[in-house]
Amino acid sequence: KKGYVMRKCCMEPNGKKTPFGRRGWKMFYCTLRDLVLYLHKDEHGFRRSQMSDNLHNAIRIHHALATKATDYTKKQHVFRLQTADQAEYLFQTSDSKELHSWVETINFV
Ligand code: I3P
Repeated sequence: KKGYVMRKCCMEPNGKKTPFGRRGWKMFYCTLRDLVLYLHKDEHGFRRSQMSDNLHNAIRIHHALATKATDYTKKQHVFRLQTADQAEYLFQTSDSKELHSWVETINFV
């Protein structure tokens, strides 16, 4: 699965709160492949980058959980991703169909 999403970092991979200044929303082109969510600034990023660059801005979703962020009311169509290493992110999608599609894909790959 692929597509543009907005991402906000909430918790770092150690479970510590992401510091102020790094908590903003940022647009990424997301590619889910082999249990890894790759984040690039546009759809050419994956093809252009070296695998090492790809892994740098990647989120491993093995044992991760995606859930609709019903408690986050500032934006619509947002899901929360909690990873095995205790990082936490919010992702805003374009509509509810996309939201469900990302959640199902992440949870059932
Ligand atoms: C953050 C940015 C986010 C905001 C976050 C801010 O500042 O304004 O949009 O989250 O609030 O800290 P910065 O870009 O300097 O990191 P919301 O959009 O959810 O309000 P937060 O610290 O309460 O998460």
